[in-house]
Amino acid sequence: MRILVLGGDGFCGWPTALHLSNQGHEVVIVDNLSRRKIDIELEVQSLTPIQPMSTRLAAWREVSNRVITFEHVDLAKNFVRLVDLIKDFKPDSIIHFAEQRAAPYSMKSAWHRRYTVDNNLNATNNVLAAIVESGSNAHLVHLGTMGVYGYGTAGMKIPEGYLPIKVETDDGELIDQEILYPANPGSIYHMTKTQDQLMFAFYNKNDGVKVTDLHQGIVWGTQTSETKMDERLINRFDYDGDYGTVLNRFLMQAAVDYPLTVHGTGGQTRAFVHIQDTVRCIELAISNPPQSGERVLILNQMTETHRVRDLAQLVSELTGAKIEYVPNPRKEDDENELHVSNKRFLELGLNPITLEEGLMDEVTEISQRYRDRCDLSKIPCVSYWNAERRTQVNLPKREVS
Ligand code: NAD
Ligand code: USQ
Repeated sequence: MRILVLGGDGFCGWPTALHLSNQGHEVVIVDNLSRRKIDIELEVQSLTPIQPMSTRLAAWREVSNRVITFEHVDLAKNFVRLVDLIKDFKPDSIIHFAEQRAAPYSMKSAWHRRYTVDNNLNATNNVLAAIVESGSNAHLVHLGTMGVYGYGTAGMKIPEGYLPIKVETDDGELIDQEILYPANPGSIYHMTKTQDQLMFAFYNKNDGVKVTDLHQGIVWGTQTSETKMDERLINRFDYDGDYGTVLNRFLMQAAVDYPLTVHGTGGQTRAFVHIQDTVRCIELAISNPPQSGERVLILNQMTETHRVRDLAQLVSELTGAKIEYVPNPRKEDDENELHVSNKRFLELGLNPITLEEGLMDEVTEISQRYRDRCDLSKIPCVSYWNAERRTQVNLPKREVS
């Protein structure tokens, strides 16, 4: 297959590009390197020493004898370049990772709210419009988020995208319908993903674009079988208060003897998936596209759910790390249950990696090896969801840039 990997320099995109190339697919990465520029803005670096794109690609060629090419394109801005690329390369699949993906970063200031909306919505609309404009029949696989559903469950499992409902007509008859599960975003970032869903539904209905939307949980872990092949291929590991996600942060905090930062009561339950399973799920998604004329296919890409304080407890038992309950900078429920259906990926053959299997590898292999690269001052979460949350921790208002 010919595959465009949009956002292929990022945490999920890079290992996916390598994995698909290793399977024999022809891969082109498209990225504007904005994530690397945000590292400069936040004055923090990946815990792992990620290499420049040209070094990454040369190393991949050397170890695998396979070629991945790179196109430096801003998908939110350079529509014409994107259309030309699709016309020239004629991809069978386009995998869309290319969005600003950190909830805290999207809540930092008015500038960050506006940037996240501009970037994410324009990137998604441009990709869809470019597929139509170029006359391409490519299957679009998008990385969405479990967060589009909110994290509550009203006593039922969250279904894969669509909710069966009964509607009462004027003459009292009950009619069965299926609707998109009601959107309930918890941040500006998550809100952009709920908007993406509507764009997919529209382009699918109007132009017949084939779309799979993967509602992914929090990705943990760092390496995949391909990124382990050479240190120059190493994946990024975000640990800072904006981009670091909870489990990887706890693992790294344990490695540097920093008390595990549990927000609020730690009663928040979230869905998780290992990075190796992410790349496997994407391989399964591109091999099982929806039929022409079929509605948007939505799959929940997660393998287990955990409560934040239970994760902290688990990491503490494994490593001896202390746990600190800190004021929550986010406006979110203190406690929630979460039950999620992930039947489709299991039916397609996914054999999930569980937390118990992979945890210690991460602690020893990555967090310990690169602990000297950690800047402890970047660990606290300093992006607040609203003025009340900011006041709660008694900090001066950050200047709006
Ligand atoms: P990331 O920030 O590491 O990677 C995103 C990549 O897209 C970066 O390399 C960035 O430079 C690029 N990009 C952003 N805007 C672009 C634009 N306008 N034009 C071209 N390139 C652009 O993020 P990630 O963790 O790899 O996440 C990838 C996708 O998966 C995101 O859409 C995210 O919402 C989704 N997701 C991630 C997680 C997670 O835990 N990391 C969980 C669920 C869903
Ligand atoms: N949390 C802590 N301590 C920390 C960091 C986080 O208690 O040090 C808590 C947060 O308050 C939150 C939970 O852990 O309740 C998860 O936070 P997170 O930063 O790990 O994840 P989140 O902001 O939800 O975002 C991540 C990815 C995003 C993806 C999402 C999937 O950055 O791209 O869409 O996970 S999901 O959570 O299923 O919506």
